[in-house]
Formats: sequence, structure tokens, C-alpha cells
Amino acid sequence: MVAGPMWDGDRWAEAVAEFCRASGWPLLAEPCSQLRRELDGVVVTDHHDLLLRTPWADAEPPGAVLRVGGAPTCKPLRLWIERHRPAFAFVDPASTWADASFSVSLHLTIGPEAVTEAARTLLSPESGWGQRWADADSCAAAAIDGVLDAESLLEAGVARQLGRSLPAGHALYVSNSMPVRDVDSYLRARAEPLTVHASRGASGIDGVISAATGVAATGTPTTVLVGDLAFRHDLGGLVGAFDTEPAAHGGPGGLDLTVVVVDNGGGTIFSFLPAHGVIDAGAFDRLLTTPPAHASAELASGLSAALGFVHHRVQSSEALGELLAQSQPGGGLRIITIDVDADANRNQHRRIAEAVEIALDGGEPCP
Ligand SMILES: Cc1ncc(C[n+]2csc(CCOP(=O)(O)OP(=O)(O)O)c2C)c(N)n1
Repeated sequence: MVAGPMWDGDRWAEAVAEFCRASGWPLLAEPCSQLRRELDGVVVTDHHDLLLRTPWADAEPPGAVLRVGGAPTCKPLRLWIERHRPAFAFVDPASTWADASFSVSLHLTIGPEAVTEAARTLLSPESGWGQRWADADSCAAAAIDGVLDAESLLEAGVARQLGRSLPAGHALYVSNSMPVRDVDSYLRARAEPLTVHASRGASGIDGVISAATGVAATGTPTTVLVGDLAFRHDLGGLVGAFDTEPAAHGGPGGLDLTVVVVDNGGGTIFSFLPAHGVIDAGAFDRLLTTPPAHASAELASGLSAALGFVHHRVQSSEALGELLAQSQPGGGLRIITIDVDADANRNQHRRIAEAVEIALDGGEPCP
């Protein structure tokens, strides 16, 4: 069972859970589906993005897929489905036909009630497959923690910490491009409610702070995770958040908006592309990475001094966790900047993927 981005994912939670319980299928839900959460009796995978990069996944091919929500962010998931071509039903009541790789074999314009009815009348549980996914997912989690707990704070650790520390009822807005991917790879299902938003579709890095301000203006304490370029792109949005009338937006205490900036020196998403390391490094940086001349922390501290909001520069998971947990209704605008070395970060992503593959291969004992 696959759940892609859905702002109204809550509406589908019961039907999806019932379907998974009746079938024994695992739920591969990205955080923006609102279904990466603890659901009674359901195997909700946290780390399918990493599991699906390993040979283990091709030894456990899907026989059938049911998808709700938009096109999944997870590229290994799309490639796995394309490789195995399972029977693939897409529940798409708004007829979006969001299936760029033409993998869907059955298009269903039905709502959650029909999914629940199908679960009750058509299914009998498969034995074993869901449990093997649950075991593999715990194995991946242990391998990931083994790397992250031993090393300094980089992007994967930030994504994991957001899931651990944001208070119940919070909203998280994730920017393109690495933030939404890191959150998909490392934020774990939790019991406390967390709404996760992203600007998918055209996947713009523009207007992200403004969009998150819109969420916060509904009265929901909100944290937005942005890269350094997306941060620069919407500094005007920051002033907009600062300017927002307390009485008019966000309830009597005003907005509660935390902007977490991961500063990895430009658009490092591009350094994960095959062209990185092949074309001249100087040209690559000039044309693609476009590293800014000033650190985000410099910008943030200048703006906070000028406008009077709070800026923290953090370097550890513990410090980040404490700040995230302190978010309060009416807490105002604050910025947290985290400096990340892009090479160390790329290296860590590679080592995490290797650690997961080794763990699944039986090289390391799983918990
Ligand atoms: C408005 C807009 N301009 C350009 C792009 C192309 N683009 C995609 S990701 C990216 C880099 C983003 O850099 P940053 O915000 O620092 O995040 P990171 O790559 O480090 O995750 C760019 C320029 C885009 N998606 N949207």
C-alpha cells in the first residue's frame, strides 16, 4: 500500500489502515501523505527509501500495489514498481491521473468508503510478507541510528530529530529539494499528530517561507525546513511573517513559526546527480550548486538584530531537539541555522545506504 502526498490524508487514515490490516500489506507512506504515523495493527515503514535501494527489495517484489495520494517523492519506489510491473490500482477520486511512468493498471475514482468496503469483503491476510517488511524496516532503523548516533549533526540527523522533537499538533513544512527527501528517508512514524506539508507539483524552491507562514496563520504552531537557497529566495516571506498582525492571524498570541535553515553552501541536491564528479568542479559549482557568498547564519543574525526576532545557530541533535520541543503557541518568529559540510553530508548519505544494505544482507545482526 503506497500513500503519496495528500493534504487531506487524515480522511483516508481509517480506510487505509483497515485495508492494510485485512491484507497484511505494509504501508509505504511518505510524511506528506499524513499517514507516516503509528496505526494500530499496520506495518508502517519508515525507511522504504533506503530499503528499496538494496538487493533485498528485488528479492521481495510486489505482487500488487494500491496507491492513494499524489505521485510519491521516493524515486527508488517509482523505479521498483517500474522494474516489477505489479498489478497497480490507483485510487484517484479527483481523476488527476498522476502516473508519469504509466505504471497504473487500474484507475479507481472511489473514495475511502469503497476502500474500506473492499477491505471488509475482498481480502484475506497474506502471511509473512508484511512481517518481513517490518523486520527489514527495524533493521534499517538500527543501521541508520548506528551511523547518525556516532557522527556530528548533518541533514539526515536533522530530519530524524524533527520527527522526534516537534510537539503534538505541530505542522511541518518541508522545502524542495533535499529537505522533502531527507524527511521521507529519516522521519519516523510517531503516535503524536504531525501535519506535513510540501510544495510538490512543480517542486519550486520559491515562496516556501511564505507558504509556511500561511500554515502558521491558521493558528497551528509551524516549523519550516529549508535549504540555504530556498531561504534566500524568500527572505521577503520572513519579513511577512514578522509583520503579520498578531490579532488577525495565528490566534491572540500571534504566529508561532520556526524557520530551520540547513546551510550546505548552495543547491547540494545537484551533487547527488550523475554529472557531479564528471564535469569540471568549478563549472559545476558556478552553474548548478551556486554557493552563496555569505552564510545563512550571517543573514539570520543580521535580520534578527534589525527586526528583533530570535536566531539560534546549532550544531548538535540535542541542542536542536531542545529548541524544537520548546515551540509554543504564540511563540513568535525564530530562526535556527545549522551549518552542514556538503561533502561530509554526501558521504554520510552513501555510508547510511551501505550500512542498511549490509544489515539486510545478514552482515550485521538485526535487533
Ligand atoms: C523557483 C525555483 N527555481 C529553481 C529551482 C531549481 N532547483 C531545484 S532544487 C534547487 C536548489 C535548492 O537549494 P537549497 O534550497 O539550498 O536546498 P538543497 O539543494 O541544499 O536541498 C534549485 C535551484 C526550483 N525548483 N524552483
